[in-house]
Amino acid sequence: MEDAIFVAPHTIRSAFSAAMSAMYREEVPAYGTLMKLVGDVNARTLDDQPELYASLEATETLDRISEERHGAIRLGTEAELAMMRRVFAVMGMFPVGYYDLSEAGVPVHATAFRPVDEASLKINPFRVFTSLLRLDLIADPELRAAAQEMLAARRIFSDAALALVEKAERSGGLSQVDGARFVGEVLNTFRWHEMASVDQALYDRLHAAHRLIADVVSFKGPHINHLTPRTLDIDAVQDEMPGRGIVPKAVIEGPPSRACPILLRQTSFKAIEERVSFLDAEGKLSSGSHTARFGEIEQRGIALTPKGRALYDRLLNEARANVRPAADASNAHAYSTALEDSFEAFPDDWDAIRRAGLGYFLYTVVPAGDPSKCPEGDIEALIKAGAVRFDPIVYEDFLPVSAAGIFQSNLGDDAVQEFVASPNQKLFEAALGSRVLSEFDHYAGIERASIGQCLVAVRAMAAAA
Ligand code: OOG
Ligand code: NI
Repeated sequence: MEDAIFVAPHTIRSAFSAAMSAMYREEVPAYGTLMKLVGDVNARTLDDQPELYASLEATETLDRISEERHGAIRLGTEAELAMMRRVFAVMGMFPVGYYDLSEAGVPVHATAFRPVDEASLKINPFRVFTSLLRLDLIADPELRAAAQEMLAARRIFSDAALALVEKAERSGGLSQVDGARFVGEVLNTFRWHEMASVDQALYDRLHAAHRLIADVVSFKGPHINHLTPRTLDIDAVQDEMPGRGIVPKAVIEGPPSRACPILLRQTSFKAIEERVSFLDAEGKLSSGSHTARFGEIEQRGIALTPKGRALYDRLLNEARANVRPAADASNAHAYSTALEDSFEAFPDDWDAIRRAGLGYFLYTVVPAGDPSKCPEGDIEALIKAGAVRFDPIVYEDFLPVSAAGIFQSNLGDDAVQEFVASPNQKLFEAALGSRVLSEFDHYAGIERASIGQCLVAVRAMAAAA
C-alpha cells in the first residue's frame, strides 16, 4: 500500500519557492541585493504607516510580507508544457489566464500556474508565469528546424522527478519524505547552466532571430529567469535601486500610483550579463555571454471587471500614445505624468469603483450591524445600513502589456521586433492538455458567492431576532 499520510500541496509549494529563492540569490547575487532593499523598504513603510501595519497584521502574515510572489520560466515544446502542468499540480498550482505576447513583439504565449482557492492563496500565493515559445513565428525554416531538433532532444525533468509526479497522481499526494525529494528534483529543472547546449554559431543565429529564442533553445533546461517579491512601496524601491548598485528598468509597468490601487504594478532591475561556454563540433571550447536573468518586484491592487479592464486598457493606451516610454529612461518623468493625467478618468474611491462596476469586491456581514430594518435580498440597502461591508478582491494574475514591457527591457533595448499578432488559446490549451481558468469568471464567482453568503446570514439573523 502507498503511504497514505500526505503533505499538503501548499507545504510543497512553500518549500519549493523557498528553495528557488535561495538558489536564485546564489546564482544572481544582484537578486539578493534587491531582496534586501525590498525588506528594508517594506519595514520602513510599515513603520511609517501604522494603519497599513494594523490592516496587514489582521489579514496576513507580516513576517512573510517580503517573500516571493512569482517567478517566470520559458518552455520550448508542447510536451514540456504538458509535463509542467502536472508538476505544478502536485504543488497545488493550476493554469489561470491566457496571455498572448506575439502582439507585443515577443514570440511566446503563456499562462500562470497558481493556487486558486482563497485559503491556499493566503498560505502561499507563489505563482509561475510560464511561457511557451512559438517556433511558428521564426521566419527562417532552416533555423526553425534546427531549433526544433535541439528542443526535441532535451529532457528537462529527471527520471526521479517524473516518477514522483506519477506517484502523486496515482496515490493522490506525496508523503513528507517524497515531497522533500520532489522539491529537490524539480529545483534542478530550473537551474542555470553555464554550458550552452548549442554551438556558438547556432547560438548567434538564434540570437539574431530573437534573443528570447536563443534563451529558450540554447540551454539544457528552462532556467528560472526572475523571481518577484512583494513590495509595499514600489516607487521607493524603483528610486532606491541605483543607490544599491542595481539598474532599474526605465519605468514601472501598469497603472500609476493611486489612493485605491488597481491591478498590478511591477518593475525590475535590468538583466545581468552572464558568462556562457560553447563547445563546437571539434570539441573546442569558446566563451561568450548571455543576458536574460533579472529580479522583479510587484505591488497588487483590486481585480477589475471586464468593464474596468477595458477602461484600464484604454487609459493606458492613451498615455502610451502620448509618451512612449524610452528604454534609456530619458522620458520617464514625462511618461509618469502622462499616465497620471490619463488615469484621472478612473475613479479613485472604492465605493465609486464598486458602483461603476469597475472592480470585484468581497462582501461580508458586519458582526455588530443591524440588518433587521433592511428589505430582504437587497445588498445595497444592507451596505447603506452598515450591516454589510465590502473590500477589494486582490488581482492575482498578470497583464500582457506589462509582461511585454518586462520581457522587452530584459531582452536588450534593441530587441523590439514585429510579429503578426496571432493569439491562439486553443492551440495553447491543446499543448497544455487542459483548459486555462478564466480569471474574470473566477473573480466574479468569488464576488457572487460572498453576496449570497451575506444574504443567507442576514436572513438567519432576521429569523432569530
Ligand atoms: C516573463 C515576463 C512576464 C510578469 O511579471 O509580467 C512576467 C518573462 O520574462 O519570461 O513575469
Ligand atoms: Ni514577472
